[in-house]
Amino acid sequence: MKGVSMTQLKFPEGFLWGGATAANQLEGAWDVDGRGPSVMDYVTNGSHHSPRIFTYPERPDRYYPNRSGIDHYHRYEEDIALFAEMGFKVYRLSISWTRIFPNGDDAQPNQKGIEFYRNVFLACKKYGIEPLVTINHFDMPLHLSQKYRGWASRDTIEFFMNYVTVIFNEYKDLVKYWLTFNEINLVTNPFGSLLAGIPQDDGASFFSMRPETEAQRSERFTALHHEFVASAKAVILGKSINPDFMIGCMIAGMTGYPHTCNPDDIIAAQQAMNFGNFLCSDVQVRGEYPGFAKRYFRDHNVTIDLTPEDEVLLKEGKVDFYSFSYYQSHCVSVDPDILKKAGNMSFGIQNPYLKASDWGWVVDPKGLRYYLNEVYNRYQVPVMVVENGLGAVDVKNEDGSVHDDYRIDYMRQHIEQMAEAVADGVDLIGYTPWGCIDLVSAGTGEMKKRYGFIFVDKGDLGDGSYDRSRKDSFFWYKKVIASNGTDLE
Ligand code: P53
Repeated sequence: MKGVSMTQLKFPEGFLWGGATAANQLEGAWDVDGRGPSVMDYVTNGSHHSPRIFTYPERPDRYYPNRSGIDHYHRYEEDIALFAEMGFKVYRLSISWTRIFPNGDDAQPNQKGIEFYRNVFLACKKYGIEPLVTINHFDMPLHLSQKYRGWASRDTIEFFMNYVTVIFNEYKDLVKYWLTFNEINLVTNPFGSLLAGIPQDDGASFFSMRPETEAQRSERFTALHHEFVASAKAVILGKSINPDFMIGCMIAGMTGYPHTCNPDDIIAAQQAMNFGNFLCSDVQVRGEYPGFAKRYFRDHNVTIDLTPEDEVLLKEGKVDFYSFSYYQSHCVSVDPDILKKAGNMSFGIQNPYLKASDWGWVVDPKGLRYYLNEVYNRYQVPVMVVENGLGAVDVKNEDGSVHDDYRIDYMRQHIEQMAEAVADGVDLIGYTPWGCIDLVSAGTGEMKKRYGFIFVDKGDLGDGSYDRSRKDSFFWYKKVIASNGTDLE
């Protein structure tokens, strides 16, 4: 079926166009003005084919790219001015926990850290940009990980609430939109353990599949449970501080299609969608664990310390909206031969109808429309796409220009599919493409996997001037925003 013609496709008035970043990937200045170390500061660089590793202590011969980021800490004014030049209505950023509480369990917050984000929000305000703040984006104080095992400990909920209390009170008049945990559903997967602050051996690979014992699996789901409780408590507290706060969940949106129409593939794909995507948002949007999660816990001997008080908190701390990242889709199969061929890939089986990026991420704009409909049909709350984009190698010309037509094509197709979803009735309220300014890749630690409208002159090992320049996509996105998504040429 042919889609609705472009002229009929519209975004709602006041649609929040913008871009997204995360403190750990752009700020740098990891030990400046009283900031404490976080787990990510001890993760090395890697590449598409060699994993990043967590090392403690640090190794003198290795490079830790998050420590310098793109030095946004010292250049935020210039960066936000560039966002404003594109016409951003919203800017998604995260607060670094260890700038506010350097160890996580300190008695007093660090005033310099509080001041930094106030300045960032004031800069946004100057340009009429609405901040959208991720409270925790891949950001665990190293000390909490080492002393308490991160989210595996219930104590971490209290430390987190100290942090949340400070930032909600300090910024209640400057920030309205909040997200609790970035891509919380990554913790349903073994590669999410380090993100939940569960200590790993020196040299453990970051973001790859790892074998797990039954006890480790229970610990991981306990950590996830503590994050749910913390998220609910943050929502309850936020509403009491400012009833106008809009607080959302944030899910890594992974569209999984059945590889064939074999009913076993259909069920497997449904289970993958349920478990991978909906388990967490069912808890955060609906306020309770879904039946399939309870069944999984039973069948796999997973014990989490779910108390009657927790159940009440989960019910009372439901989020106002659903946000997610969307990059790719994959296929799900039960066929042993196909599974064997796919090997140990964390993203499932490739779709023969689609092509992958240079990093093997399968580009599928229609999967975004599909996912938006699935989510809205399930929850009927406002939805925001808070990450999307193409990680690609860019070539900067001598005059600073970058001809990134491949990125423009990618974004145009995804925006078209969002417009289709709006026409389908989805209450889509905003779009903040990932890495609106080039930053350190989470998965590989590289700089050359770039997403930005703004090029940053930094190489994989930290070399370069860190100068900013406008790519072709910068001027294109500016037009998109000015036309509220109707001019995509
Ligand atoms: P990079 C895995 C699966 C889905 C989203 O990723 C993911 C990851 C981690 O790679 O991360 C999100 O930089 C995340 C961002 C990250 C972005 O996607 O590996 O929220 O921090 O940078 C893109 O290309």
